[in-house]
Amino acid sequence: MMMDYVAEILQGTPLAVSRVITWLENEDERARVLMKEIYSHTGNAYILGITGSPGTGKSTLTDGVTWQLRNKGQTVGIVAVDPSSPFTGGALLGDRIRMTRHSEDSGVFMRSMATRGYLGGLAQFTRGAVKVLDASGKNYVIIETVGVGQDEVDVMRVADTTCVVLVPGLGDVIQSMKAGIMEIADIYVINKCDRPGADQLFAEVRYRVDQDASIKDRTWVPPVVRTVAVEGKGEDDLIEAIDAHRTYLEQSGKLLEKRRERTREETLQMIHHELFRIIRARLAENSRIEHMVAAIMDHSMSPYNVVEEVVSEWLPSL
Ligand SMILES: Nc1nc2c(ncn2[C@@H]2O[C@H](COP(=O)(O)OP(=O)(O)O)[C@@H](O)[C@H]2O)c(=O)[nH]1
Ligand SMILES: [Mg+2]
Repeated sequence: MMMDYVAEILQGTPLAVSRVITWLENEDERARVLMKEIYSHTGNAYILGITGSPGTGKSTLTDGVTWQLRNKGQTVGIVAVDPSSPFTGGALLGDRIRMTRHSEDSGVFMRSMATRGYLGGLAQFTRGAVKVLDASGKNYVIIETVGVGQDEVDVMRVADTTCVVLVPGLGDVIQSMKAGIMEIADIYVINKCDRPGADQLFAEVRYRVDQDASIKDRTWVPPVVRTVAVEGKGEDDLIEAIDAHRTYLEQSGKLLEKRRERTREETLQMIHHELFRIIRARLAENSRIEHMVAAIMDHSMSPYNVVEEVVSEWLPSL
């Protein structure tokens, strides 16, 4: 049964891809079995990240980029994670409507989801979903996510090229550019350039990029691209910027470097996650954790001793 799934994923059968992503979401044991089998078929897709505040036009841009890539004969997988709409599902419904022009296209696979509390964390889940789409033969995988917190910044570390979307009138540009965004932005997109304040925002972002001290050590200066996503304006400039960044990464050897760094982080996080999962389950047995908490609370034991005890019990060689 599992081998059938492996074959179907590698053939890019949408139903199988969809089911396995659901397993990943639910941390179903079958996902792990399958991921081992398909891993050797990953690493071929180019991974694009599109992030920004809610409503900045990420989904509309994703749709436009997908359209452009399809016209170049590229296949596209999309993972859209939007924690901002857990209740209404409004954004997701919008995404589905927007993506209908691709719905008959077997070269596009789209999965959008509001985040619940993923056990393994959003980044871990996204990494898995990206690998499934990669193994399914998609040339590009686009991750769309709301750039609000550390979780999303972590998600973006999965991408080879990250586009940060800003719009005039939100007023939080300086803030967001301080909050880790500048580290992850390879390309800035000023969307909604049909709105007042776009030129000013463009100038401001350009200025910030020029001022960014860390740029001096870098050989890539993030371009600032202007778009009107609803009209498809600037889509070609965006694709050009993405291509340029990809070429830059490939020719400088930085793509490999970036992926090696990512693999290191990912592996460490997976080990961490797995050890934590096992130990948490063991400590739940016989309410052992509750006894520990009680002992720490009445100060008969310190948390430091508890940690040492747990570590030496299960990792006796340390
Ligand atoms: N005026 C204008 N509206 C846009 C533009 N791009 C997207 N929108 C609208 O902004 C809203 C949010 O877009 P969406 O792509 O769902 O944003 P997301 O939440 O970042 O994915 C939708 O109503 C879009 O039609 C644009 O360039 N100009
Ligand atoms: Mg969206």
